[in-house]
Amino acid sequence: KDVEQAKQTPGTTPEDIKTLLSMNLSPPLISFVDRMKNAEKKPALMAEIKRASPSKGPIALSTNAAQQALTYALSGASVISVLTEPTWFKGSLLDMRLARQAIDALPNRPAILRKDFVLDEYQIDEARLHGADTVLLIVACLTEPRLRALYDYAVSRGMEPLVEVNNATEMETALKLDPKVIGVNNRNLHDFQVDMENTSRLAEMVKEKGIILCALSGIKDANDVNTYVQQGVGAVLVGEALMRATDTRAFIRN
Ligand code: IGP
Repeated sequence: KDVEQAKQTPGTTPEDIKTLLSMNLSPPLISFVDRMKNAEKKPALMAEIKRASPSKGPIALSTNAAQQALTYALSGASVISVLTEPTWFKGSLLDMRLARQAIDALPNRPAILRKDFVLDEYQIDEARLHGADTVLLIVACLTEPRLRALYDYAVSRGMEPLVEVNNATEMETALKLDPKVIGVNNRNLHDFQVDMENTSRLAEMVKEKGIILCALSGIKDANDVNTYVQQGVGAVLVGEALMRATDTRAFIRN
């Protein structure tokens, strides 16, 4: 993602974002962590709005983000993850705004997660301004000092991030931040291979640390979810399977 190019979009320069934030135009925040802790059913569900992906190509290109968000919320999702990356995932900040608007008035609304490749503090401000309650930080995409800086920046803005790891080394790095939520991606970002046991293998490393462990990617059904619950997984993030489900509510209830 070319941060420099994004910074040149009119109305979205870092200066614009700062001005808008200082005008108190950002919507109120809720705690993503509390929202997952208070989930009625365990594990908490993080339901993703995902139109396309680099590994699968188009998934559900013509999705109405507002409608999809509302369906997720009414089906009991604790978090709605919205891809905002335009090139490979066909996402946008508009999708995220619409998702937030659609669920904003609901009692106990889901938290909104900005799913993107966050490399710069400005993207955290931008996320906040466009209705996110928090952001994803991917350990593999950042040097350790940058990861630390972005983590601290998000926390200073009232947003506890979801820290994503893919292997034991990255997990060690993530643990140094003392984060509240760690997600293990079952999909390798280099070759897109999915290994559902990736989360299972790393679960040991977060045991008894009070961290919410999330399983990310490749989750298809209740069977997958049940396996993870037994391993101490506190939340599951599901994209493609939910986007393809013909009856989302029925799919989630099963
Ligand atoms: C969702 P799936 O297999 O349920 O569609 O996966 C989610 O885990 C995936 O979208 C994801 C992702 C990411 C996307 C995980 N980490 C980082 C973009 C960037």
